[in-house]
Amino acid sequence: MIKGISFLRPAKTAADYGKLANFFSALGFTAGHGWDEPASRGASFLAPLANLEFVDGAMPSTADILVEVLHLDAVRETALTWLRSQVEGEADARITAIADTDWKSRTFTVTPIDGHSFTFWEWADPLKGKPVAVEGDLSAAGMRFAIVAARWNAVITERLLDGALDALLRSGAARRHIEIVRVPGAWEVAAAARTIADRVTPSRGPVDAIITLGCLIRGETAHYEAIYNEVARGIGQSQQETGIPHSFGVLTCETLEQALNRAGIKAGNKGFEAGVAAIEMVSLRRKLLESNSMDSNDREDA
Ligand code: DLZ
Repeated sequence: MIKGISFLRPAKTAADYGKLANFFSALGFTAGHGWDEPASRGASFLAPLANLEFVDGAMPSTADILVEVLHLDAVRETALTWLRSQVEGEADARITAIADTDWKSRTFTVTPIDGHSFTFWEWADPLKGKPVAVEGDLSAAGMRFAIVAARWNAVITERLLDGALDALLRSGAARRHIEIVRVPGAWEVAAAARTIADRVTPSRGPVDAIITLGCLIRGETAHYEAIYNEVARGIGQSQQETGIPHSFGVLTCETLEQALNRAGIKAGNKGFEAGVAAIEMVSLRRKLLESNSMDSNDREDA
């Protein structure tokens, strides 16, 4: 399963390294983990979406890193402000004007330090005629999670747990903001999730989302339907009554082979998917609650 793409860019000097990291922070990129070892160090910046493109014919830009953004004009303003404060001499010569392309987009190219150019772009019609939709983003920086994992069928649920952690950590969550809770079996998942959702103690604040993981195998589980229905109902009820997003990573499978396939072998990793869903729902919830408060401001203004 492909998990991600890393583009490596060597900085010529330590000063260049610091400036590049500072430039991308100024533009609002989410910092990844990076590394700092005796042999080398790396400043990592995460992109919520990435793709690898091979080009046949004319390149669409002079730079070989293209960064798609919303609000291109605001990004250019920020880049220009950074250049004017950080670069000695002709700062303005390091950034082009915004120009239309022949691929229905607008772009500008910036060279924060010599040898490193980046083209920023946005679609001329970002919505492509579609109605506006509110959607969650996939950056988990600053979010707090609990993962409730059943021990029953541990060969599966440990893989689901690995997948969920991978999704959270690679999306910018801090390890200290992820609490892992183990319960005996799927039956106990909902009760533990509800306790966490309700919990506010002086030492532990509320979590932003709970990821539930378990594995029920029909062939090996007496009263499979009864257990499954109750697990699903309990997790759903906890989510609805507390408002805290609960993502559902409880597998229901006919056989162990099917479960293995859904835990990272042939059919993705449902734990990873549950991790990503949790991040998206936290972000979406925040946006929906923000837009509610904007609506009430509108009503007050009227
Ligand atoms: C008892 C049981 C059975 C038969 N099968 C499963 C299963 O496939 N997956 C799972 O997570 N748990 C199973 N359990 C255990 C119950 O979920 C529960 O932990 C015990 O009945 C104790 O309450």
